[in-house]
Amino acid sequence: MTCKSRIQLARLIRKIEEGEEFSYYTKEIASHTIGITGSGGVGKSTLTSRLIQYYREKGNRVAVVATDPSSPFSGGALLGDRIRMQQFATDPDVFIKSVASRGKQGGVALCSGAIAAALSEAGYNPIIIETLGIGQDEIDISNIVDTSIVVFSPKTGDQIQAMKAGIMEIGDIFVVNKSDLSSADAMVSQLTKELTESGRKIEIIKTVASTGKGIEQLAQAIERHKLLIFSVSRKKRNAIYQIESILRDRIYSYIKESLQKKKYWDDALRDIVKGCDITDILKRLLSS
Ligand SMILES: Nc1nc2c(ncn2[C@@H]2O[C@H](COP(=O)(O)OP(=O)(O)OP(=O)(O)O)[C@@H](O)[C@H]2O)c(=O)[nH]1
Ligand SMILES: [Mg+2]
Repeated sequence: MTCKSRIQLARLIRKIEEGEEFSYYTKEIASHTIGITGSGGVGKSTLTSRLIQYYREKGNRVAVVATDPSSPFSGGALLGDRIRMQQFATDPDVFIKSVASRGKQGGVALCSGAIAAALSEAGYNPIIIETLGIGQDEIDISNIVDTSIVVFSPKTGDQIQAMKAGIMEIGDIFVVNKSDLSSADAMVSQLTKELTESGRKIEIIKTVASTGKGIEQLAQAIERHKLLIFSVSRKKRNAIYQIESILRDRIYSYIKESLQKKKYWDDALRDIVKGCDITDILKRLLSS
């Protein structure tokens, strides 16, 4: 962790949740953010636990923002996911936060992105955001994460049609979890067919989250996607930097040349050597 202790970070996150701290809503998130979405019970939390384990073994500090359904009466979060991930409770380099969706549509809480920004600033990377398992409505997640993973299980086969208009379209990686069950290959075929029909190229990874099978392959697919998006944005940043450098250089040369033509340049140099006030000289140059 950089400058914040766990307690300070927890306090900051509580302020974000309670609407007392807004600056994190617009902060850029430097860490890689991974969204895990899919119908109820497909294995999102089990998969998230496996990914935490994987990244910890690689030496990363990992954070999870898990969305819990909130009671319309209390507005509070259930601690289900946190209990499921309790094995990491004593690891100081894992930070797990459950947030209440507070009735917001889209499977993520309004403050999830801002919380991810605070966790990123505190040095956690990657940050995993698990959505509610509500089925069709989990589209918001793709707006706040870099890599969206849509999890299916063989039993969700008949739901693909219903999901088509929604979460089918937001995935960067598809996971068929519970591939220890016999109908897993049929599920993969069905997804492949859907993807071919819609002309999308998306990797499908088979996992058994309960045993850890396929997690390495999933992590590699995540890495490939990360490199792709980070290199695109880096290319853009580099291009902007280059354009700015060239512009700066050209504008400087143009201004210097025109000042030299009018002898203002030589006058300014002479005055600097004489010990005249630099601010006055600059003002004179800029107004000439
Ligand atoms: N057979 C089998 N069971 C699994 C696998 N992964 C998870 N499960 C079981 O599936 C059940 C649901 O797993 P969770 O990880 O809680 O699923 P979830 O998608 O987070 O559920 P919600 O958050 O309630 O939507 C649990 O009983 C897990 O033990 C798997 O690969 N194979
Ligand atoms: Mg869960």
